Amino acid sequence: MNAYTCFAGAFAVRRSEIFLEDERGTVWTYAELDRETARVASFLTGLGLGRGDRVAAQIEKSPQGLFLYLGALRAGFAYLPLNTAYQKGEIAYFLEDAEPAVFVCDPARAEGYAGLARRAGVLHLLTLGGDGGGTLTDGVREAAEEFRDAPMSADGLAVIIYTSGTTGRSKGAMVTHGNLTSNAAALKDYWRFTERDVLIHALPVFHVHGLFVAVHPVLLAGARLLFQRRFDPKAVLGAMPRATALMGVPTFYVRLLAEPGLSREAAQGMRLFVSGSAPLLLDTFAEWQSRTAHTILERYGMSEAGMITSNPYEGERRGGTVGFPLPGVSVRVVGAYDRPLGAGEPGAVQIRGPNVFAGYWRMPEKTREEFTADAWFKTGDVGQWSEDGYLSIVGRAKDLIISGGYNVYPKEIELVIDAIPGVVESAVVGIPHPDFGEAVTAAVVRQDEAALTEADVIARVKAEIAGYKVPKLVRFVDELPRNAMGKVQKGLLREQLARERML
Ligand code: MLC
Ligand code: AMP
Repeated sequence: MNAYTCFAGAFAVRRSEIFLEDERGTVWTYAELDRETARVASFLTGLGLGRGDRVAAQIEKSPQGLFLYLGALRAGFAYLPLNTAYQKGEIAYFLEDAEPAVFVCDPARAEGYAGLARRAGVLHLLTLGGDGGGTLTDGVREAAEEFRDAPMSADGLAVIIYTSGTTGRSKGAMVTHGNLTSNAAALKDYWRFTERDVLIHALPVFHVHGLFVAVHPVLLAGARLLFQRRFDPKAVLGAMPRATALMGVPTFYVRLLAEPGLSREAAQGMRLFVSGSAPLLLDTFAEWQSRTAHTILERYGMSEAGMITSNPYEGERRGGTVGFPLPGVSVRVVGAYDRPLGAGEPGAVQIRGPNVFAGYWRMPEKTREEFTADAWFKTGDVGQWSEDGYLSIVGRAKDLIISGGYNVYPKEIELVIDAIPGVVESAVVGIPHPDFGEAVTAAVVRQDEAALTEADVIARVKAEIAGYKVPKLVRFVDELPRNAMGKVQKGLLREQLARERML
């Protein structure tokens, strides 16, 4: 079934109730949500788009942006959300790879994108600003208020989410309507969402966390969103007395703990704090408990599979673990030859279930590599079971840095640094960072005569790629540590750089 149809069936009894309230206090009821998404679907269909056509969007967070996503689902188009931090070169890759029929961007960026959108074969370059205005809104305003949802099968393509890869080339994870509905239903039940819930939504809406996890269970429950354009700890604190739930990356909790106003009283009316997308430090978990008397519920997921495991709603929420497999999801931790391991033995985390994606967009080879012969998806994470069945994520097999909940693949940054005149080679690693969890850090070997400074390297990288990928620290070294095979020893480098940082 079309995921939107499924959500709409659930919120049908709540049409006159508020679905979303923005920071200015403007509200949209469920009936208005239904009407706005129908208009989006009618408008896009009127442009001549067909089932499976891609609708790409790099837009500031706004209620209209959310309607665009849900309207695209209704019409059977594949939505392709893009991080607002991406620069031209990054956008050009996604457009060329996904070949969207429609690309919606911020009005201020439209002129700069016109050429690359044309070259990528985009038929309609539309705009939508953070204030809700733009050519998309102009078109939608005139469109029909009724729309018959496109019938979609469970394996019908709903969303393409690009995730970077170890080669530096991003892969588009194909998420289906069945993936969305099964995960939404599991989360609504597991986390006990009801029509009485009010969720503070301060996450970006171009990733799984903010777009799916923090929205779909709310729709299914007929609950309410307090929609905040960006994460501001003071605004979140200010909203708590009117809210019941918050979802965030660990950096949210670290920054909230730095607010003197965070107290038991401030969090009194809340019933649920969820953390995910990156490891939550035990210190943060414990400090949150003592300051608010609430225990953060940590869960584990990824773009390719939505949510995979969660600590329990009732029962012990154990810090340093990501809990149990969600209902319907199978998880195994394996060693050599995909042999399942028992408690206490670290190994590769593999998963199966209705939440697992349909493969990487136009990359059948890559897709095959990421699944075992018996159809388990290889997450690239290293996990370990406790005796009583809690999973802990103890490391990563993939060369990945997670900074403030965003994934950064070192290869992509190394390629940019290596192209800077005066650089011989570089290696990028993540070192512990009090705010972002891990900080992107580069070790650079420069040519003898090169007068290259740390600021030069940072400026060059910043001019090309998204800000969150830019190294927070650059260290010049005479050579990179290598093993006998000539492979850079990233573990050793990480230790060296982290030690140096602490001196
Ligand atoms: C912003 N900056 C970052 C950064 N975010 N640097 C490193 N890591 C980050 N995560 C940099 C900017 O480039 C800028 O640099 C400066 O910080 C200020 O930018 P900002 O936009 O004002 O930052 P801020 O609002 O403070 O953003 C921090 C944040 C944000 C933590 C609120 O990063 C965030 O919302 N993260 C959530 C990510 C997320 O939703 N992940 C879910 C992925 S889904 P300069 O130099 O220009 O000043 C997933 C699956 C799952 O992982 O399991 O959920
Ligand atoms: P993404 O590809 O952006 O969806 O990021 C998914 C990755 O985030 C996972 O493969 C994990 O490495 C990481 N991740 C998500 N949740 C957690 C968590 N609670 N603890 C540790 N790592 C996590």
